[in-house]
Amino acid sequence: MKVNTHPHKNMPSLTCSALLSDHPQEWRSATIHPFLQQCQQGTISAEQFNTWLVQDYLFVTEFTRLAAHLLLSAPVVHFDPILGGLSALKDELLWFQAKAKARSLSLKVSPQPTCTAYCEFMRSLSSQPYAVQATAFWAIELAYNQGWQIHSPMPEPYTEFADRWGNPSFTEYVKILEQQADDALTKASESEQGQAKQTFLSVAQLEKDFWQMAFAVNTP
Ligand code: HMH
Repeated sequence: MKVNTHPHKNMPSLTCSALLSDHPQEWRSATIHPFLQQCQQGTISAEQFNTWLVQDYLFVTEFTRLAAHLLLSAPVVHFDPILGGLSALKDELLWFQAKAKARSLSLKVSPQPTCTAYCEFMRSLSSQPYAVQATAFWAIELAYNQGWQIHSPMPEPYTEFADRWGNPSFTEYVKILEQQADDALTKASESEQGQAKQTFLSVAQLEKDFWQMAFAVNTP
């Protein structure tokens, strides 16, 4: 059996699965939320859903820059999945624009404070070591993969939203991101591994806050 040990200190290396099993409550709160439950029940209000949609578009524009920074830091053997991710983001940005148009929503809105906080967090990752960036990138994608999957299937008009992040090929993509993050963590110093853990916990908190932001929007 292969044991994941640190190359220099012969210490067991941090892994993505250890982050999930060490922080189950934080991760539950990131992926299970009344917003998603009410989408599944078809009882979410249009204003709540539209708030999420527009703010998530703003999130994805910054997430695209995070993906570009990840590519800058990654070893060449990790390029292929990241380039695939960037290509998927190209489609996703156009898809968000189409969804907003169909709902007559302007995308030229100010980010809400929670969205701004998440975007600033992602911007701050560009100066972090690759292992930290790779861990964050995996965690962010896993949060949506699991969050939408746990609450699937969803009724119309939410079916395609649940499928976008809950579909099996997205799950496979997230598994590859996990392998790449694990590989980077194996090569990371102990202090970088500590930063990766803090970053994972920040992602969990920001994901929870993001659902809450849309859920708590005032209805007229
Ligand atoms: C808030 N987290 C948030 N939005 C997303 N679109 C994803 C993760 C997945 O890309």
